[in-house]
Amino acid sequence: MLAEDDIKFMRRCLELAISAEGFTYPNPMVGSVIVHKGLIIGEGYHLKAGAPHAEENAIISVKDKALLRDSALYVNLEPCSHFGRRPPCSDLIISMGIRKVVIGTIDSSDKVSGKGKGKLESAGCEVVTGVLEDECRYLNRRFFTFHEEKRPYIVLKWAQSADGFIDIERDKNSGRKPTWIIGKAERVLVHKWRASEQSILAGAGTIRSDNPDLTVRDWTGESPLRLVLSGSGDMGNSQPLFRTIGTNIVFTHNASAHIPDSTIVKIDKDRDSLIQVTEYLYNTGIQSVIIEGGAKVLNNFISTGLWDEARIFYGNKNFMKGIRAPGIKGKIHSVTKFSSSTLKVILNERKGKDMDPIDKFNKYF
Ligand code: AOF
Ligand code: ZN
Repeated sequence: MLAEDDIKFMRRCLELAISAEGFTYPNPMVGSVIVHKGLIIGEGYHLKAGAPHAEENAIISVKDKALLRDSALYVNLEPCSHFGRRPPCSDLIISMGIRKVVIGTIDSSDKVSGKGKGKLESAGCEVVTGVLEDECRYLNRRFFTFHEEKRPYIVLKWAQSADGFIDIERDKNSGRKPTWIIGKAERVLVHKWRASEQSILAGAGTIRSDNPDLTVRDWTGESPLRLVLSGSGDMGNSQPLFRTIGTNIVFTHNASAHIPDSTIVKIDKDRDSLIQVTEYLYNTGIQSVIIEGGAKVLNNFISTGLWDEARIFYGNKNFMKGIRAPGIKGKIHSVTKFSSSTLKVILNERKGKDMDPIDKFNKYF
């Protein structure tokens, strides 16, 4: 079969996989297609942790199982080899008599890391790896960053005025609400972003001044786990954040802080706070976080180098004075113009090769 066909079928795996974006944590997004004589006879993807893996769903969807012996299975991530919440997909593939497996990228998590491929090869399967590898790694960048760098994938997000302010200067008459820079279309997009990440973080200053919900309301999907950074642990008492459903985690120096519906995590003063936060998130299995302000928190993440993507909205209006927006350097990945603002997505160049293919990936999605 032509490599061009391999690319076409792998692209279909990616399309299937991304349909479950935001729902699969802590599992990766995986799609699979089964091809018989150049035609797709089965498809499946992983819907959520605990549910069948993509390969299993694809196999189940094939009506005439006798065709499997003469078919190739495509999957964007190496089939698993271990007993987790599901039995190993490599065993299932072998038992169904599938003799060719095309893999997008190897699963670098400890449990698998080449063992699935090894099992298939030992059973006599022809295994092809590295088809659209960069795109497949990009799709699961949160999963790979978590397993390889032992920290969550970090997305920074803010909006700034045309003259570089993230907020106006507040006084006691300002009211406790955000100063809107972006329009409705951008807000919908931000909610889609929130639904894709496992957690969302803001500083206590932002909670006090903007009174945000930090939930997904203008998009469908699950709201991320809410995280707050607060030195003092003093949140006041009227924030909707602490009245709405769902738990929060408050990182604070004040271990005796009492905040409703919140888990208090003590941060030691003598170690870098952000390192302690990311260590906690890693240890509790949180694979991604979107940081939504304020300026101090964003600046701290930037200066520590702890970020992967920055998504910045540049508004059309000037504030003349206020709170300065953070400065950031990286590779500009995309520029999108909205009626009220321009969105720039910037990538941390430190990520190097992994992040370069984002351009290629975006051609498909
Ligand atoms: C998935 N979906 O389609 C594939 C995965 O606890 P388990 O049994 O669901 O195993 C989860 C691991 O299986 C996951 O971390 C990944 O390494 C591997 N492959 N996982 O959730 C899939 N193919
Ligand atoms: Zn599996």
